[in-house]
Amino acid sequence: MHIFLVAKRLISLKTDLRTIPESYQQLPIFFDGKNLFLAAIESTLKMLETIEKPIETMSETSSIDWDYLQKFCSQTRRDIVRMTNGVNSGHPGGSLGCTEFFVAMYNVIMKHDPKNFTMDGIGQDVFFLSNGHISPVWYSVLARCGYFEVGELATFRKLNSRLQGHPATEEGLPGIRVASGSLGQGLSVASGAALSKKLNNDSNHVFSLHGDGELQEGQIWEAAMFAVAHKIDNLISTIDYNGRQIDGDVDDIMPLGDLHAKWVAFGWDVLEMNGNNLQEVVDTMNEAKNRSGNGKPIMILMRTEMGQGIDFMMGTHKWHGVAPNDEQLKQALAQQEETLGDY
Ligand SMILES: Cc1ncc(C[n+]2csc(CCOP(=O)(O)OP(=O)(O)O)c2C)c(N)n1
Ligand SMILES: [Mg+2]
Repeated sequence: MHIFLVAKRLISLKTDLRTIPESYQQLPIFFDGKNLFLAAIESTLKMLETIEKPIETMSETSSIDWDYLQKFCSQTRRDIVRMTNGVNSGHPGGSLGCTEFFVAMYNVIMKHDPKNFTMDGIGQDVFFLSNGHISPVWYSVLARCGYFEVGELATFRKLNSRLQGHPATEEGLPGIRVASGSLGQGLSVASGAALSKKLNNDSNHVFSLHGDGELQEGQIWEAAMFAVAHKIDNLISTIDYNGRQIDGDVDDIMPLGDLHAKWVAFGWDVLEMNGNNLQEVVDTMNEAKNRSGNGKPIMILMRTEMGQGIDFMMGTHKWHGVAPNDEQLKQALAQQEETLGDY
């Protein structure tokens, strides 16, 4: 054990451990501990690689492993249909549509540390899911990025599970900072969190995701004014602009009109992207980060297809909150390859 402490001390003195085994070979040996020492250095190096190294996101476009991200998407889509089928409830439609967004956010865009999750998120980027009903995609990505064991996905929506149908904080699931699902609240929460980051001189970002049907809630527009009035320019919000909601198409229920013009009129910096194109999501979110700090909050209108990736779930609102039965699950899984391993 002592030998590990020596190694740790060397690390704290910024000694390059990789050079030690070599230089140690050249020293006269006065005690039998040489091999033990070398072994300790080597295992400390390994330990450091796996435990102490902060989780790095693939922030440089050149270092992005696109193939891995695509595989991640496929696996997450499998998780979504398996989780909802497993309890015959939940929301696969919006979850499937937002898969690329979550995979890009947690693997590339956000600065975060899954192994050291804190509720206040000081020193990290913070994410709020306002349309909490699409929890399956969030849980899958959180688990597969290391916030909790992938096996826990099997408890989705079960009694006493930490994976409630709508995210909640009571159960202490790492990654969740506020309960959501009651639509309309998340932009107020995100604005407050972003403002507090500014007041604390914390230069990181706050991100939030909202549904387009959710925009029919009046509280959204109150928060829209608040964020502009307080120049909350570290806030980057995204709308899942899929044109569908629980009972039908948004245009048939309560049309949003010229949504781009509305956010501009409220004083936001507005971007648009195709949310089912990974490259476009990464590029646009990076562009949003570059534009932040310029006095305005940023809104991204993200076009997605509800049910994306499972042919019979696309082109309709009907899979907003309906789980696939066993036969439908089989068909769905045939369309999304198992890549990272089913839970
Ligand atoms: C305050 C509130 N009112 C109503 C609901 C019921 N509800 C759940 S999802 C939903 C539709 C939301 O549409 P959208 O945000 O576009 O989500 P999508 O169907 O695209 O996933 C509604 C009305 C709710 N969760 N909260
Ligand atoms: Mg919608």
